Amino acid sequence: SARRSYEYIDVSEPRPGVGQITLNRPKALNALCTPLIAELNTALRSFQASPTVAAIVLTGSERAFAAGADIKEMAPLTFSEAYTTSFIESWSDLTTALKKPLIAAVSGHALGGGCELALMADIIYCTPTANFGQPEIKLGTIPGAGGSQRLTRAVGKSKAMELILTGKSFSGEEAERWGVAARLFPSYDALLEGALKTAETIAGYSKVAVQAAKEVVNKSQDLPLRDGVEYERRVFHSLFGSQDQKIGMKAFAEKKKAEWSNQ
Ligand code: CO8
Repeated sequence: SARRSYEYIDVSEPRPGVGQITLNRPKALNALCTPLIAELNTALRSFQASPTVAAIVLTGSERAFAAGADIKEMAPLTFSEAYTTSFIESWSDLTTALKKPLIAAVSGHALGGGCELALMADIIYCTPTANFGQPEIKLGTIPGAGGSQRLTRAVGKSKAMELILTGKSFSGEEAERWGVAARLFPSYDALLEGALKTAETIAGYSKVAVQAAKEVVNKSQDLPLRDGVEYERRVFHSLFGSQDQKIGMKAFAEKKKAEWSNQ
């Protein structure tokens, strides 16, 4: 179950329909060691399979969302070890296996792999103290968990190039201004409350429609516009085959609240 005990994360269901994962490796500022990523994948998979969870919030502490991949773990790694064990590849499970929306609530450091982890989420919320960045260049390496691709799509080439080549970080305010983060909250408590509230709102809609909406928005990142618009239309057409489309539109006409069947 989602409530099994973990060493590096905490897992809860704080609101109806909402699962929460809190990275909890405070002594290393939530550095993302391999066992932490394994636990995160397990927790996300169990939320994906859970009938009671429809949207997920991922957060860290007030001081750190995550200060990156674990540098001490990576330091001795050789090319052949990294290559043959597909180091970091399991991080991608986060995005490919998860069909339920994931909101990253970022306070404090979100550096390197921590920034990349936030960028894997469907929505980022943050505080002014959020400190995003890809400092890998300072360690003699480059982003390895999608940062060069997702940050570039989020902020454009010139800004991404500057950030990745200098290793300079950017603030929560900048993240919000640039559209990396959807919203800025004044404090960690307000951030968490805002993220849980949004997750609860999403969890109140038809699961079929929510999953389809996430799927088509994500397609915009992979497909050329014409193909993406066509893909969207196909999925839109397919939703006329769902009960919830009938339920939602009938409820509107009758001025009632829709009671979703999730069918
Ligand atoms: N890995 C391992 N340990 C870390 C990490 C990390 N990324 N970040 C912090 N820690 C540890 C520190 O070593 C320290 O441990 P100790 O108390 O045993 O010395 C503890 O956390 C607290 O950190 P600080 O004392 O440094 O705290 P400060 O408040 O002084 O500084 C900073 C906070 C600025 C966040 C600082 O810790 C820092 O610069 N951390 C490293 C940030 C970084 O470079 N991140 C990128 C890592 S590389 C990466 O993510 C590559 C991604 C590639 C793809 C994914 C691969 C898995």
